[in-house]
Amino acid sequence: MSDVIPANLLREQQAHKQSQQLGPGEENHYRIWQNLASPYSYKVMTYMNYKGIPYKRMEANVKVSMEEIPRLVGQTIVPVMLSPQDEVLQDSTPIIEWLEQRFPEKRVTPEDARLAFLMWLLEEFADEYMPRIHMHTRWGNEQNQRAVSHRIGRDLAYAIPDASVSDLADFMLSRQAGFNKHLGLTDRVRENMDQQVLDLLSILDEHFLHYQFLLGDKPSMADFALYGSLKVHLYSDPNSKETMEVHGPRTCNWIETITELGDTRGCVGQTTFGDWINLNAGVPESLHKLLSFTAKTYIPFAQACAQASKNKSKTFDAEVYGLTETFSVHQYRVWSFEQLQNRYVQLQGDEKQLIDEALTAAGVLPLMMTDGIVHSDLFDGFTPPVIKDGATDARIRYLLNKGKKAGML
Ligand SMILES: N[C@@H](CCC(=O)N[C@@H](CS)C(=O)NCC(=O)O)C(=O)O
Repeated sequence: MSDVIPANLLREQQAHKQSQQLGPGEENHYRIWQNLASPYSYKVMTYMNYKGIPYKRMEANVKVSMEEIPRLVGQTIVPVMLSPQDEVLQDSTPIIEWLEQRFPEKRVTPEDARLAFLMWLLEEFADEYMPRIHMHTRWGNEQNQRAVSHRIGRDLAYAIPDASVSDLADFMLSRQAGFNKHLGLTDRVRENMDQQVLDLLSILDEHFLHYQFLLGDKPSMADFALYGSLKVHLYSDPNSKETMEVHGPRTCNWIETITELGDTRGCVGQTTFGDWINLNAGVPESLHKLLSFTAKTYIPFAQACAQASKNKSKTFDAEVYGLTETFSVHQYRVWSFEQLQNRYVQLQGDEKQLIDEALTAAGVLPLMMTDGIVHSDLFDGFTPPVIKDGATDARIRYLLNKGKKAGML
């Protein structure tokens, strides 16, 4: 073995370094630490592609994940974004809301407060419940375990001369088993989880017969959030890719459309869009079915999580899709459910009436509000997405003060 770094690896290192700097003509570019396997990264990047917001993609290899990112935000997480002014931004939903204020063209939130609420509900479902589905499909079978651990290993090894893809793959695989119990992924629920995938695809495919996107004929924040999970996990992982193609052809088309947004090669990126759904004609049947799906999955899961946090429990039981399982309390989930409930409480008069009827018909209400709102102090005194003093939230600040490492890697 020679100590000389092979030429293409040298080029890779150079390209990695260059991706982190704003060169001439790039002064207005954002920079995003991301990786191939991260749904939240692709949620933000496809949103930026749609809006035409310029950015540079930076590969969060294992060195960056262990050193640079914890230095910026106090934990190992992607995406982390740097603004052209070097502000550090973390957390995909607040990042998009923050960018919406600065780039008001082609808004991704409907003006109709009723439709906007449905969007937030679907967005939360995508961000907070879909991980249970996509961790099941990704790590619940040997084909994906082998292929995806190596895919992630390849990404983590990028531009690092002495990194071994297969060692990193083994490491990824070994830590995965630990996540199952947090998401209630025991052997007895695997069949039920497969059914959830098929049912979700059936609902989406019916919806995409009538509409191009979730809330009509232009993409909303909920599209980008759901896209992240479905594209980066189910559509890219070999085992579930087959399920997607067989059971969700129109959903696959929706994925391809979002992937191509902003792409000028071959003039493929769509540039003209239709309107949002007009709720004055009522909630369309396919959207109602999607809301019902969230009522059987995300809502009982988030509701029980918030109650458990109030009772200072570390775990909770919830009946999800007809099966009771034990899950871990996740403070971020408590906080984001509170945000959703607050948005519901803000609805007034006629707006509230239509939403109440739609949510009750779908089974989201009364459960969503049954036990009131649990306040999470996770972000009290913090200003998401803007990170100050290297800590994303109160939990990370506490761990850092105790000298503990907060990252999972
Ligand atoms: N709420 C965050 C969640 C980000 C997140 O969970 N990212 C995952 C990858 S997609 C991560 O970095 N996990 C830590 C790890 O894998 O070590 C967001 O929306 O940006």
